[in-house]
Amino acid sequence: MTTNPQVAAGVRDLSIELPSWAFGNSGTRFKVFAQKGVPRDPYEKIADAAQVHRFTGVAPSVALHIPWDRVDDYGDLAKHAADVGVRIGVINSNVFQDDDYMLGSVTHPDPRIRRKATDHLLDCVDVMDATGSRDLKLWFSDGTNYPGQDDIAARQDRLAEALAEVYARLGDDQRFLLEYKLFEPAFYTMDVPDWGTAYAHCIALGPKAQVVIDTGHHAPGTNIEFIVAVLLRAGKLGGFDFNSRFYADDDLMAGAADPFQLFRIMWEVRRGGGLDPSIGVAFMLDQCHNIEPKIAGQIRSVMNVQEATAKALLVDTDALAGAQAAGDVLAANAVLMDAYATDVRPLLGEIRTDMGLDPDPVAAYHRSGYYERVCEERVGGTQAGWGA
Ligand code: RM4
Ligand code: MN
Repeated sequence: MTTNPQVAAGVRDLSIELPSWAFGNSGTRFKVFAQKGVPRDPYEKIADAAQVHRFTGVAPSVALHIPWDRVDDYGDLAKHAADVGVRIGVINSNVFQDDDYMLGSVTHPDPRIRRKATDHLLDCVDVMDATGSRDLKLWFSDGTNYPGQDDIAARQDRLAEALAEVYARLGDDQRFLLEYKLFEPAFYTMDVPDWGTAYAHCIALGPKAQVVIDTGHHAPGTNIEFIVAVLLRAGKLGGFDFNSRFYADDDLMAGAADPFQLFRIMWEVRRGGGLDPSIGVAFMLDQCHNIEPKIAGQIRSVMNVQEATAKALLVDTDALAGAQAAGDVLAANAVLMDAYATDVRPLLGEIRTDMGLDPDPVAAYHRSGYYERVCEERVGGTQAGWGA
């Protein structure tokens, strides 16, 4: 296959951000499995993330989760990231792991608890100032379990009030990304259950408030690429938390469960101009590797996103526009399917070789001996995990 320069440039321009929590121990509500060599602090998580970038060349940033990644000196952590060849990306807030938040955080009926939650969000902006991060990601576990438990509309008012306060605190070059989720942990109402609710809050605030799509946070059968198209058109698509799901919020490797869906999403991103870095769409992974090795699992996920993107870039847009204008349903569909059916792995291998990388990042990582080394070095201390 001869490398198509447009595809090569598009693939190289796509940066994929890694979640620090992917490198810590994780599990389900039944069991968290401890794996060998797992980082014990944010410095070691960043070192692991740097390996993913070293072998893929397209994962130059790591998202932090506060307080899981709390350190005394965030400037020093940012320096460490630069020393190992990456940078700190999105700051994720966490108002879902404190007894005070049983009935909600920023939507809680008690103003004292709302204050505490909002203060945490403001503290996260302080962290962003220290790390040089552009984005704050807001995900709220808030909601109710029973009809009548709380006033649905009043909770929206409380949410709007907290969001407005955070918005006002953002610097000129900072944004927040509001994430929605259909259900869980709340089962009757979530306070931000869907893109429409997130969009309504973001529209009320202004351009620094954007919606983030976590691909695992929808009802089965939801047409996520439609949401992509609508949000991009409205200038409100702040980014993605990629992962894949078979059932609910499975947090499996992006592109593993449904690579065709990932292709359809990336096609809509391309079509709407969202691959242009200046548009500001943040492409992030939000995953856990409960049973598979974590660094190799992240490399695999990055490659899956790249494959979907390369296929989206292969779509023959002239042929598609012609077929659509002619009302030729089958020809239009065939244009997309031809791109999807292309094996882009040789092309991606060539692009990596051109970038000075091994064409097979997983094999190169395994050969590097990094995993064996950290398994030997990381003895003692407490492995990172949810809550660490
Ligand atoms: C949530 C949400 C957030 C992520 C946490 C770990 O379900 O997806 O983005 O920060 O999980
Ligand atoms: Mn997420």
